[in-house]
Amino acid sequence: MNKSPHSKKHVCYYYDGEIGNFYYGERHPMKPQRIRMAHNLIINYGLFNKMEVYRPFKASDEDMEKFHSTEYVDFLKSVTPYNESTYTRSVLEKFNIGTDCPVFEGIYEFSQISAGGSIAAAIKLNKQKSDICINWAGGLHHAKCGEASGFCYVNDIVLAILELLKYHKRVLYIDIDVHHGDGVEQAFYLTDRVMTVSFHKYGNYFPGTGAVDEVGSETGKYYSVNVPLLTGINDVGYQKIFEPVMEAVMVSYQPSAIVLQCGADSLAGDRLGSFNLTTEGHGKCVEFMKKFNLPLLLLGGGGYTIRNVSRCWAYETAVALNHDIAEHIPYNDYYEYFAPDHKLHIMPIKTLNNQNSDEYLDKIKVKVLENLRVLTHGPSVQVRDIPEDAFKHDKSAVRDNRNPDERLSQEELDQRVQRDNEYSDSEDEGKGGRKNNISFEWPNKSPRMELIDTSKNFENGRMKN
Ligand code: V1D
Ligand code: CA
Ligand code: ZN
Repeated sequence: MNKSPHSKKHVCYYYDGEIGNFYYGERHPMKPQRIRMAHNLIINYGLFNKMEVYRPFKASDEDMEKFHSTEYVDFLKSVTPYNESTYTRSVLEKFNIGTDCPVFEGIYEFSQISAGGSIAAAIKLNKQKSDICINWAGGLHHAKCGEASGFCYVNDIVLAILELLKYHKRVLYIDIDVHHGDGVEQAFYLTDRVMTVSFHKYGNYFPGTGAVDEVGSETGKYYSVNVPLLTGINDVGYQKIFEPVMEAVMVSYQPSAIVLQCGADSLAGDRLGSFNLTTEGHGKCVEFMKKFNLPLLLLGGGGYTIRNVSRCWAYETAVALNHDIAEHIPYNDYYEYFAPDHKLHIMPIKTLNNQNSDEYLDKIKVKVLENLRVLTHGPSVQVRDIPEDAFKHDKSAVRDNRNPDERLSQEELDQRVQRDNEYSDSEDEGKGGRKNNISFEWPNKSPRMELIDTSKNFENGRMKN
């Protein structure tokens, strides 16, 4: 039972050893290697044995087409750096291929791994076989139905939320990446089944959306929440706005599952971001959301100072596990990246001016809380009961828990992630898994309820109720 906010959580972690080999190009700031670095820290901190580690299945075309257009998925599947020149400029423009979203080798496989991890994690949560699932290769929040955007090709978050919506009436999405989570917001802009909340830098900054008065439309009005922030926000300011906003969101929306995009470009010293959060301040958001004791999906996202991204996600894995880890970074394959101090936590940048005055933060907070006050009733949805053993299609089981006590090389670690029976429901918990041991304390538990599949309710890339 996970009654106390400090009780241990059952955590599943999704990682594919191939992910770090994908390469966006020489001058591109997105480095998938950061995920391998985070993984290497996680392993060398000994967090491996404290959670179930899975290699995710690769998402199929059919999985992706729950949100993305067939034409776009076909394009991603076919295009390579070698045949790119055979596509007309107008086709490449249509799919928004260019400097931000280049064609790179394995672009489709990369997207399959990222999306496969998030979908598998959502399935695991739906089956109530875990309290918290983690996919640091996910969180690609800018991808749209028919086009790439902001380094993102396939929106694993939308796909995972669609999976969660099969069992959850209301899903809450939170985005602490420094950029606005526009792709996820857009997908659910017209529905009250998902509330999206993004904290981001606003004003002459990519993607340009996410003003406080961007609140959703039609049935979705007031279910999109935007918290525009200015350069230099620090831990104190962030906590001052994050906590009351999220408290109010939880009270008014009462979700039964939470997805938290943990983009690490909101950290101090990020190559693209201009916030001033420390790893501790960033991790406080995870800690805060964890305390609601709801099924929680933690995803990656942006993050361009890769030594800090790996610090942050390793630390947040420890936060999920409620396990303290040493401030001195253990020896690992990337040890020299953490020089000179080899410390886990980062400091704020002293010289960075915080443009978010208390008055500014208060004004935004008041506006957001005012919008939330309009929400009095939860959304109504069609539901039907399903029999106890009807959970199926769990493609997430690719398990490795033979964790070493000794430090292993990356190659060895990657080899240790092995495939399991893809459709097995047994794992090591016996028939029925842990579902009877898990108690979600929030009032909306509907553990034996399957909701009508909403993935077909998409029109022009937007879900309709
Ligand atoms: F600096 C660069 C060098 C090479 C290629 C791209 C960039 C770059 C930096 N910032 N591109 C950007 C942003 N794009 C623009 C474009 C100018 N155009 C008119 C648009 O400002 C895109 C930033 C994307 C951020 C992605 C993300 O961090 O939010 C993310 N989340 O999950 C995965 C990535
Ligand atoms: Ca954000
Ligand atoms: Zn970002």
